[in-house]
Amino acid sequence: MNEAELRALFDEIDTDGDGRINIVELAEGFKAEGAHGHLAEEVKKAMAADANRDGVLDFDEFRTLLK
Ligand SMILES: [Ca+2]
Ligand SMILES: [Ca+2]
Repeated sequence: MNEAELRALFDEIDTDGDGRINIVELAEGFKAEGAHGHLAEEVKKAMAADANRDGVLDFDEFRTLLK
Protein backbone atom coordinates (compact mmCIF):
# COMPACT_ATOMS: atom_id res chain seq x y z
CA MET A 1 0.00 0.00 0.00
CA ASN A 2 1.52 3.33 -1.01
CA GLU A 3 1.26 6.67 0.79
CA ALA A 4 -1.71 7.86 -1.28
CA GLU A 5 -3.63 4.63 -0.70
CA LEU A 6 -2.88 4.81 3.02
CA ARG A 7 -4.12 8.38 3.13
CA ALA A 8 -7.30 7.45 1.24
CA LEU A 9 -8.00 4.58 3.63
CA PHE A 10 -7.27 6.79 6.63
CA ASP A 11 -9.69 9.46 5.37
CA GLU A 12 -12.31 6.78 4.72
CA ILE A 13 -12.12 5.50 8.29
CA ASP A 14 -11.82 9.00 9.79
CA THR A 15 -15.49 9.71 9.22
CA ASP A 16 -15.62 12.97 11.22
CA GLY A 17 -12.52 14.23 9.41
CA ASP A 18 -10.62 15.42 12.50
CA GLY A 19 -7.39 13.74 11.34
CA ARG A 20 -7.48 11.09 14.05
CA ILE A 21 -9.14 7.71 14.18
CA ASN A 22 -10.93 6.99 17.41
CA ILE A 23 -12.05 3.61 18.62
CA VAL A 24 -15.61 4.04 17.31
CA GLU A 25 -14.40 4.97 13.83
CA LEU A 26 -12.02 2.05 13.95
CA ALA A 27 -14.78 -0.42 14.83
CA GLU A 28 -17.02 0.99 12.07
CA GLY A 29 -14.11 0.81 9.64
CA PHE A 30 -13.45 -2.83 10.43
CA LYS A 31 -17.13 -3.60 10.04
CA ALA A 32 -17.19 -1.83 6.66
CA GLU A 33 -14.16 -3.84 5.56
CA GLY A 34 -16.00 -7.00 6.60
CA ALA A 35 -13.39 -7.87 9.21
CA HIS A 36 -13.10 -11.51 10.05
CA GLY A 37 -12.75 -12.73 13.58
CA HIS A 38 -13.71 -10.93 16.71
CA LEU A 39 -14.29 -7.22 16.19
CA ALA A 40 -13.26 -6.23 19.71
CA GLU A 41 -10.03 -8.21 19.34
CA GLU A 42 -9.24 -6.53 16.01
CA VAL A 43 -9.85 -3.10 17.51
CA LYS A 44 -7.68 -3.94 20.50
CA LYS A 45 -4.86 -5.10 18.24
CA ALA A 46 -5.14 -1.93 16.18
CA MET A 47 -5.07 0.28 19.26
CA ALA A 48 -1.72 -1.28 20.18
CA ALA A 49 -0.41 1.04 17.44
CA ASP A 50 -1.42 4.02 19.59
CA ALA A 51 2.20 4.89 20.37
CA ASN A 52 1.54 8.06 22.39
CA ARG A 53 -1.42 6.50 24.21
CA ASP A 54 -3.87 9.33 23.65
CA GLY A 55 -6.62 6.89 22.73
CA VAL A 56 -6.75 7.79 19.03
CA LEU A 57 -4.68 6.85 15.99
CA ASP A 58 -3.11 9.69 14.06
CA PHE A 59 -1.87 9.13 10.52
CA ASP A 60 1.66 8.15 11.61
CA GLU A 61 0.33 5.55 14.03
CA PHE A 62 -2.12 4.29 11.41
CA ARG A 63 0.73 3.96 8.91
CA THR A 64 2.76 1.96 11.43
CA LEU A 65 -0.20 -0.34 11.96
CA LEU A 66 -0.57 -1.20 8.28
CA LYS A 67 3.13 -1.42 7.50
CA1 LIG B 1 -11.94 11.01 13.55
CA1 LIG C 1 -2.16 8.22 19.34
